[in-house]
Formats: sequence, C-alpha cells, structure tokens
Amino acid sequence: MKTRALVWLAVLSAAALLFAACGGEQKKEAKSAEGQEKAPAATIKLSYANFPPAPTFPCVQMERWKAEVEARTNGGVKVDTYPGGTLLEAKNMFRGVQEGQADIGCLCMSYQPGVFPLSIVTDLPVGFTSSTVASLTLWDLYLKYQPKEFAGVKVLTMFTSAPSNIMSKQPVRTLAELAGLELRASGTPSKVLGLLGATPVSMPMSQCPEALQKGVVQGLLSSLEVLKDFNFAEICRFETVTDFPVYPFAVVMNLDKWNSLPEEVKKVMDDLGREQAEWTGRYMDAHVRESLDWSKEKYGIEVFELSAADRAEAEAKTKGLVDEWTAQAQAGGLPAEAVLKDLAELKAKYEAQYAK
Ligand code: 3IO
Repeated sequence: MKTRALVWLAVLSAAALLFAACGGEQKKEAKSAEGQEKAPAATIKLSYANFPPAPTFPCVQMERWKAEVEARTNGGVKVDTYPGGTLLEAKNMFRGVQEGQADIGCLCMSYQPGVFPLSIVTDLPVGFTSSTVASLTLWDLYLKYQPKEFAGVKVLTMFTSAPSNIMSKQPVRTLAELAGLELRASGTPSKVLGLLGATPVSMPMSQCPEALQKGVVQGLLSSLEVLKDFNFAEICRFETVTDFPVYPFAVVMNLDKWNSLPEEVKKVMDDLGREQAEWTGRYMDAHVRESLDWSKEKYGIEVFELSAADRAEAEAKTKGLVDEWTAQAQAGGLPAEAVLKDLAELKAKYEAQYAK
C-alpha cells in the first residue's frame, strides 16, 4: 500500500514537472513571436537586505517598495526581504551588495565616514526640520550631481531619518546638562555631540539596544520614532527636542543584477525612486508624532525643548562642521559651494511645499 502510494507520487511529480516545462516553453515562444517585452515568463527573484529589525522605518519602507514592485510587475518580480542584519549588516551593506551577497541593500551613509563624500552633505547641521524635506532634497542632489561614490551600484532610492533628538535615561534640559553624557550616535551627529561637550559613542542603530541595556550609553541621538519601534521609551524616559542633523540612507542594487533586468522592470523601479523617497519621508514624519504620543501614553515620558539661547549656542558651536565638509569636499575635487547652494534652495522649496 505504502509503496504503491510512493510510485503514484513519483509519477504525478514527473507529470507536473513535464507540464511546467512545456508551459514555460510555450510562454517563451509566445513572447518572441509577438516581438515585444511582456511580463517575464519566469519570476525574477531579488534579495533585499536591511540592517535594523522589521518594525523600524528602513524596513517599513522596504516592505512598501517590495509590494509596489511586485504589484507593478504583475508578479514578474518577487522580492525576498531580509531585515535585522540576517543577510548583510550595517557596515558591510554597501560592499556586500557590490559583491552580490544581496541583490539590494539599504545603508545608512553616516555609518561609513568618507565613503559618501558628496551625499553626506545632508547629515551636516543645516537645519532640516522634517524627513520629507530632507529626503527629497537628498534625492534631488543625487539626481543632479550623480556622485561617483555610487558609480559601482544602481541607486534605487534615498531618504533620511527625521531630525535627531536626544533620548536619555536622565533629563537633559539644557546644553550644560549634556556635559560628559555618553550618548550613542554616528557620523556627523556624533561630532555635533562632541562639540557640545557630550561623550559620543559611535555605532550603528542596530547595536544600540544592547548598548543601552548594558549601560555602555545613557541614551542616544536619533529620530524619535525609535522610542516606539525599539521600545526605547521604556529605558529613555527623557527626550530633548534639539533638531540636530538627519541621517541619510541609500537603497542600492548590485550593478550586474540591475543590468540583467528587462527594460520594463527597470522602468518600474526608476519610476519609484522619487516616489519612494517622498513616501518614506511622509511615513517618518507622521510616525515620529505617533511614537511620541504612544510613549507619553505608555511610559509618561517627559519632552524638553532647548531654550532659544541654547539653540543659538548649539548652532554657533557646530557650524564649523559645514566648513570642515566644504574643505574636505573641495580637496576631493567636489563642487562643494554649488552643492551647498543647491541644498539650501531645495530645502527652501520643499519647506514651502510641505507644511511641517
Ligand atoms: C535609524 C536607523 C535604524 C532604524 C531606525 C532608525 N531611525 C533613525 C535612524 C537613523 C540612524 O541611522 C541612526 O543611526 O540613528
């Protein structure tokens, strides 16, 4: 009885395989006979790596992009997502995609100082007040300057976090209360903390939960939606609104993989570039507000605003970072002044367009 069932199973499997193979052939023939590109016969599978956990904004935007691409290619493309550093981690994301360990990867530029000399202009203290404005500014700068730092990959979209603010185990009501405080940050936001007398501890966001738990840091500098998404509100009951720099991100694809895609699929992805930047900015800005409400409700967090005098002092003490970037960019042959001018114009344009 058992053996007979197995024989039947084998026969049925073989028949299924044969059927599938013939179907594939027919589809291919139909396509070439019509002489035009249709949805590809075989599904194209793409892996998409991300470093933080699934509930966080880089992964939320990843799932949205996946859903749009799959729908707009009528299932011709299937995207397999890998959140939480399961395929590539924060610091090997860029190299890993270039080497083909993942087809697509989401990276934070601030984690690798020096690697993105032009685009990193967006993590300077230039006064962005929303993720929507900063994300669209970053995307437009990328399109205009086509910086060679991304020449080895296909850039699918870019976006930024919301402005960074202090989340801490102890109250930081004034700049004076920052003195010596160990706060997790990265890139230019770390430099901002250092210039203001805090003790920055640089690491990717993905390592922050452990650093907070172990007491390596007393808090962090990032956008406030992490209060909810990482449950940081439980441990960091005191938040200070500083409107410090945003963290810029890029989503990149392996160049050989990109070149292998049918034109219609490339078009779907190209059409999504700006749209995804805007979608992510808007999602982020709304989610920051939601996260603050949630954190107040659940943990009774306290939110402080810096005084006008402290804001002015912070600005004065950190604006040298813009000069530092300018000198470095010019030494590297980049049109730094023009980039800064464009950044200011784009920022003003998008601020007028999108009420905060
Ligand atoms: C960030 C990174 C990973 C998950 C959620 C996040 N919210 C804001 C950021 C920005 C960032 O990269 C950082 O390190 O603060």
